[in-house]
Amino acid sequence: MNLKLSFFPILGALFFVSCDTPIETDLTTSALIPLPQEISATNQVFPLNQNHQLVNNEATLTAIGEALSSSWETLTSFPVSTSYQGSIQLQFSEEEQFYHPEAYQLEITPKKIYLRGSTPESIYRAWKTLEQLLMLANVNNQAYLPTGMITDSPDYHYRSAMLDVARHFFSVEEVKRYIDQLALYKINYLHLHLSDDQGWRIEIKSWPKLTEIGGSTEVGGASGGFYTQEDYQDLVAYAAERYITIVPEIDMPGHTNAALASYPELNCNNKATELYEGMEVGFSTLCVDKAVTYQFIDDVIREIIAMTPGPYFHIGGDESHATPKEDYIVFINKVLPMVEKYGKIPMGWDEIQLGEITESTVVQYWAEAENALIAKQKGGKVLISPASYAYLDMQYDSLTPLGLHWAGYVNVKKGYDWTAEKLVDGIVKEDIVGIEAPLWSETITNTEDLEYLAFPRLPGYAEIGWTKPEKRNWEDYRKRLGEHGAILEKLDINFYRSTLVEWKKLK
Ligand code: TNX
Repeated sequence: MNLKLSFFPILGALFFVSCDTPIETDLTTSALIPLPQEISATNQVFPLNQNHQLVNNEATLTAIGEALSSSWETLTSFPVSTSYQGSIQLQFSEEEQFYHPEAYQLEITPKKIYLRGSTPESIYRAWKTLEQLLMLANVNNQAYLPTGMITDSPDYHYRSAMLDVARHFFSVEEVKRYIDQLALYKINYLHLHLSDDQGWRIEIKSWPKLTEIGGSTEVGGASGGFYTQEDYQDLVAYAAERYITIVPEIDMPGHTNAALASYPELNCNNKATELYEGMEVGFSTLCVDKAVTYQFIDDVIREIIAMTPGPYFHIGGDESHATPKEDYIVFINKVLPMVEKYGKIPMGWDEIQLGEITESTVVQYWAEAENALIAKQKGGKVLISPASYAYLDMQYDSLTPLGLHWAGYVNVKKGYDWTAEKLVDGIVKEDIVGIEAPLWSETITNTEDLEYLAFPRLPGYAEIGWTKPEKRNWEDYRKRLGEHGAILEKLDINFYRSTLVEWKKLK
């Protein structure tokens, strides 16, 4: 990571004119992902091979300013100090174009860079665009940025990734690493699948055996693990600093073997089940008729919601094949209002449309388009995450080692080349909160595996959520993604070198 040039700023730029690398001053050709809504170029350069000063008069932007300065220094090898006058300016603006809380403008002139927006979140998104420009300059050994103006805002408010920490446990450090990667691509929600048949991953103080017993296993027989409440709060705060909202999921009434093995009273026959380390689904269910079941759920929801500042709580609800349909409906109708009682918006997998969906319910379309349509007709909103397009745990093709293929193979093109509002007849933009790319962890045990499945598909989902469909096309995206190969290498992020993309390598 060394851009230090022994030239003065202008000479630094000239240096490249006389060398092999052509000087690229057209900001519109920058390989940004997600692609901004508007870019215009002024075809000059802002020098990176000199010290810069950051101007920030807003207390609420201090943390962003600090993160910017430190990352800038790493990427350019020149320090950024703070000052009242300077070349990098963070500015709040009340202008109408910044009405959307994530709308921002990034202006680069030969002497100054302005990051503008109406909220800290919007300035953070502007910074993430600037950071990608710095990363691209860094991997191209360019000691300057091209000048121009980027005016940007997201197509969808909800751009999410899900991580299954239940089938295999991922440590706080591993999840933080993923959070950093999500932030780079402007993903703003992280859904944590915190419980399943194979493991219960979040400490519940009023039901301690959930983690003592239910947290002790995972797929394949290793020892599992769980987050203490402090760990969870640490993750929530770490994500919030990156303007990412955590959405906790406790899957029920099926996918509950870890809880059923921990507490006999949650079973209809009062007998604890055996812990489970296999990969089958659909065999477990909470006892829908028992009062203790709802006391249990109330306690779990209450404790988790008390630590969750974000607006959503996910109740799962998928593949409850062991729960009779009538019981399932009774169950969902009891649990949705419990989430609302604690002030959160309930979410669930698409099967929950069987219950009483209200305007404030979000139904996550993963399998049955019909379920998404019924949810809409009942007044609910839809989160788009169809397995056959958006599941990060589907294999790329029959030869790639990790992942499953029950929903087909999802190569990099298939993962990118679709549009949320055109996927299901009758589900239009207004019905959709956004898109999510779930990563189930039956076949992955560590960060290297996680990254192999997430990259390079995740940036594509980020772009589907952020960039308007009419601005997106596979050929253009493919080229930009190729440039990110060098960024991913530099960041030491493992990724699948799909042959559909020409990967730029680090020099
Ligand atoms: C289906 S997606 C499931 C999960 C599995 C996943 C594997 C969903 C709501 N249920 O339990 O982990 O497939 O791809």
